Amino acid sequence: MDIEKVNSMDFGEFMDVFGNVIERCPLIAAAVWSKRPFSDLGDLEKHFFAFIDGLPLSGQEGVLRCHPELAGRELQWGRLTAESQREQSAAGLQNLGAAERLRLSELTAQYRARFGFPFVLAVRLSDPAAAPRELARRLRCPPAQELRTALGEVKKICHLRLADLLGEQP
Ligand code: 2AL
Repeated sequence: MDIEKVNSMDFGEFMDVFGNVIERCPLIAAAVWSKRPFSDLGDLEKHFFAFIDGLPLSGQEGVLRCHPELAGRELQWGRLTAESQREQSAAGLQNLGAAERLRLSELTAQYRARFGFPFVLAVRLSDPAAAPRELARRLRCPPAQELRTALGEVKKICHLRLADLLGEQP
């Protein structure tokens, strides 16, 4: 799909295609549609990122809370969005051994208790062994820094999803 095609989409089409590039936050795509025409993929993604950056703290935390747990029960039950299911499965998180899954679920629970939102990591850019390591490291970060890191991961996920949709190399 090229950028001319994106620019020609009516609101409904745009939502069908881009509604989940920020996980379970279709409102962001709805707002971005108003910014067309877009010059290229970078321009399109800039508008998604600007919307997130412009949110108040409560909205940014809300975006993070819309993300599913990594390797959680929703993954095992196949109840994630199609995009998340693909990403988490491709990262090997569906095939963790019992001990690894337990370790990850203990860490994600600690993380959620400390920061009040789920741990978010662009899993396509890491390997299954990296997730618990990264979790343990980020658990020790100050909350304001961690919020910025987590939103950076949301943007990486968005970038990869947009690149997939536009058929571009990420
Ligand atoms: C996810 C997800 O569903 N895909 C991804 O890359 N990261 N979730 C998460 N909590 O980090």
